[in-house]
Amino acid sequence: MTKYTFPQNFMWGAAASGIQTEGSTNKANDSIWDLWHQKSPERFYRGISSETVTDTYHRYQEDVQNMKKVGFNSFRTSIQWSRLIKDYETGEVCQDAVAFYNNYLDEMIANGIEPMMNLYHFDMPAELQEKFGGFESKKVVDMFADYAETAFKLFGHKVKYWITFNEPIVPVEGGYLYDFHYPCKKDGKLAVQVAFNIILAHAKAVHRFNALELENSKIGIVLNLTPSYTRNDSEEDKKAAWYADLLFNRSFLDPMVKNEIPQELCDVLEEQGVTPETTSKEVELITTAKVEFLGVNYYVPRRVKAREASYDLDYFTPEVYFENYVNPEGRFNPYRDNNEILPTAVYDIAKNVQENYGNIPWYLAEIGIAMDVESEGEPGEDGLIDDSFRTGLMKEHLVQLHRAIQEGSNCFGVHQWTFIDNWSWLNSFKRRYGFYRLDLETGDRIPKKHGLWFKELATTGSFED
Ligand code: BGP
Repeated sequence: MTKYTFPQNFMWGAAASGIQTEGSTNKANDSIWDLWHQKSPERFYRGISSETVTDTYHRYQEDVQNMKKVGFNSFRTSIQWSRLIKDYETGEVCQDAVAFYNNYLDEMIANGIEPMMNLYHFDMPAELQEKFGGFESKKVVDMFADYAETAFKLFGHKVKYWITFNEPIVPVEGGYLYDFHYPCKKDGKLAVQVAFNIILAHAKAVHRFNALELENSKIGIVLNLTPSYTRNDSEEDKKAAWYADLLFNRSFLDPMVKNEIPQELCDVLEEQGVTPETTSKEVELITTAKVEFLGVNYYVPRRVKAREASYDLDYFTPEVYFENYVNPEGRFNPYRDNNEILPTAVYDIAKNVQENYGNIPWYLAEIGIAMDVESEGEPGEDGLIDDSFRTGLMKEHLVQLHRAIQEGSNCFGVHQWTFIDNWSWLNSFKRRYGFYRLDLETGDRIPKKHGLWFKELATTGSFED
């Protein structure tokens, strides 16, 4: 047995988001997820919308107690733009939302849970998407900065960790390349413009945050990162991985963490005829918006090979430069669409941040180990659901993280996705990730065994394996 001990004051907890947990009670406005579900309910697993979620709006007090039971000292969720802001033009806030977020934050703080608040988790207000095209428009970029400033002013004295965006590349991929987020467009040029505008929105929010000089508060960004592993060591495959890394990782990581826009990225976009409209003032805002920490979400590794088949889409996607590749020797999670399991990727990510991004303070902001309800089974006589599969995999990933920390990686915490099984976009409740099962009929939270193990880990800061 080896004992793995993590640094003192390490943050242990979980991540979730407003829209995936709160429920729609008293919401000022709809988001694109309400709108899309009204238009196309058949796109959602079993037709379930974000209205039927964990109902945190009503149950936050009970849930903060549930956080304590599994040892959390911190928790990330998000403010919903469409809940907080009643009138997007004037910036008028919804008082009910202000009261809800204040109560929720107070409850966490009073119970020793450090809240980390994110401002955007894929949830563009429906009205702004329909009127202006969401982040296609620079007007909406400014509206986001206004909303962010409102949130900082309202809750800044309670929140020490602010995050502008969760996985900012995902709305670009989902909404403008691969059709899994509204507005379901397939337009490579527009996708690049939206990506640029999101980076700009982030930068503007960071500048607004810094201007407020909030004591004891930091601002950061959460990115989904995975190295691109190749099929073999050929120059062609290595080049394919270089492109995938440039387009999926460095495209956001470099501007947001290093405050640099890679010249190679500009060259690739120009070669593809998809250069976005920018001004030198905007570039200056991006290259001066300093974040103090990085969150990294990790689920699956990316594997690529050099393109063999011809590229037959009539619009730009990053896959013009590579093909995805399934590792024939990989281990796969049967409960998550056979996604590959590769714990060493956590080490590789940590080393990349350490060596190429100034060893910025970072945390594992989402590590998710999905199972389905059938594989988790029913609670045993002890009332617990047996998800030891999850604990086993979590250990394997944490061993790799521990190795990187021993080598100097500046990691300050781990948040598991997620706290209570929650609604997940088109997948709705298909994949379960929580410390607690959500009974969809009764709303009951049913504890899983993994939570006991996690409590021990969080309390002692160590585990044995
Ligand atoms: C992340 C998102 C989360 C969450 C998770 C699980 O990328 O930040 O919001 O939904 O993925 O996703 P899924 O349920 O589709 O596996």
